[in-house]
Amino acid sequence: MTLIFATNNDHKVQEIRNALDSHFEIISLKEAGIHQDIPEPHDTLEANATEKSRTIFNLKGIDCFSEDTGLEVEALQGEPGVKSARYADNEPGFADNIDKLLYKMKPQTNRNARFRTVISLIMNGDEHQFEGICKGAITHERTGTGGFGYDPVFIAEGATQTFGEMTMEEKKQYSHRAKALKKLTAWLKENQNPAQ
Ligand code: ITT
Repeated sequence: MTLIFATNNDHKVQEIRNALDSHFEIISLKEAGIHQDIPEPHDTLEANATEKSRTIFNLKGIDCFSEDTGLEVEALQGEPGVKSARYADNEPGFADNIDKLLYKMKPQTNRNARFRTVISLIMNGDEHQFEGICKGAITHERTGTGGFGYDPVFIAEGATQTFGEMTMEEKKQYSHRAKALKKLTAWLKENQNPAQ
């Protein structure tokens, strides 16, 4: 089965491909020749995920999915949350986002946080959402150079290394994205047209 993944984030494409079995073929926007800036104007992950998948579905009229992910920190009342990509200012710049997070977390003893992913699938024009959560904690400094985004400052529950120190294979055992994807693929296997 072939699906367009409505994202401009190459790391997400790699992780999703790595987590899927060979039954599914994922085409990124770049590969589909779609150079569309996808808006994320809403204040929930759910609404932004819908916006991304609907934008591509309305443009191309083909089945597709998107995902929106946020890092939700308990001591910061859920920040950066839906603003994770642009926490430090309005331009996405990752070093600054982590610097701001570590600065705000300096006085906090409660380091609890979670990554939350919401996948929005548009199939035959109807939307279905799937959520994946990974609980963990924010470290005091960056460790590791792997992964992307906030990975160097997040340790998943049950892990001893940050996501930044893990291989993609290791991150998959804990990851929010892999959990949401598992629900998506289970749903697709139950509901897809066998001819596809
Ligand atoms: P698309 O909207 O094109 O999919 P994006 O990079 O804008 O890509 P999001 O809005 O979903 O993606 O992501 C919010 C931010 O959270 C983004 O800057 C990521 O770097 C960060 N992020 C998302 N997933 C992450 C993960 O698994 N590990 C670390 N950081 C992550």
